[in-house]
Amino acid sequence: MRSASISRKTAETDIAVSVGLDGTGQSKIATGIGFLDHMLDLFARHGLFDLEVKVDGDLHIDQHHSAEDCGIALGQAFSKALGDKRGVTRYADIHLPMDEALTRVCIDISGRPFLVFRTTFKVEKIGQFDTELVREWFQAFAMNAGLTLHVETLYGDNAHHIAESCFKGLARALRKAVAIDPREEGRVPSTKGSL
Ligand SMILES: [Mn+2]
Repeated sequence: MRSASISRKTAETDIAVSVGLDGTGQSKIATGIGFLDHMLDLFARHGLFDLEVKVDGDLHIDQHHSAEDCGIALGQAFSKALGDKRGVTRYADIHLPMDEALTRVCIDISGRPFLVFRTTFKVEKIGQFDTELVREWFQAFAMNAGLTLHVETLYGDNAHHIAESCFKGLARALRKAVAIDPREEGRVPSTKGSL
């Protein structure tokens, strides 16, 4: 099993995460933000990643540091677990429907981090959760995982559905992108020889 753990402590957050890429989708998530726990739980389940996430953050200020730093630590863990990326499928995409919402997610495990995020929310909050933090989490995750990541919600109304289509879409596309392609026979899938 390709796996990694990351501990990251700053004046704002104290985070421990572990990820198993070739897992079964079991998770133990406690970010201190209920909605983010929900998103990471379904991210693990649909990615078939084994995931442990513990965030102790400065929620008395707001949710920003906890959400962003969670994305940073998880991205670092994915990058570490991928190692030199030998044998991975590398590219994957999906259209992920969630009731009336439809989001397209395209991934290149490129080592050249880039995020295109064309998803907007009509409301500022989902419960206690600030919807603008969805983008912050994706930005932090893509930069630190080394992904070229394009997320576009083609349509949708309900903010909970839209957010869920983004996280489920990331999970399903990433599951395909990190999968070992037997035809690669352990090679790095790049003409450059490294990613
Ligand atoms: Mn839900």
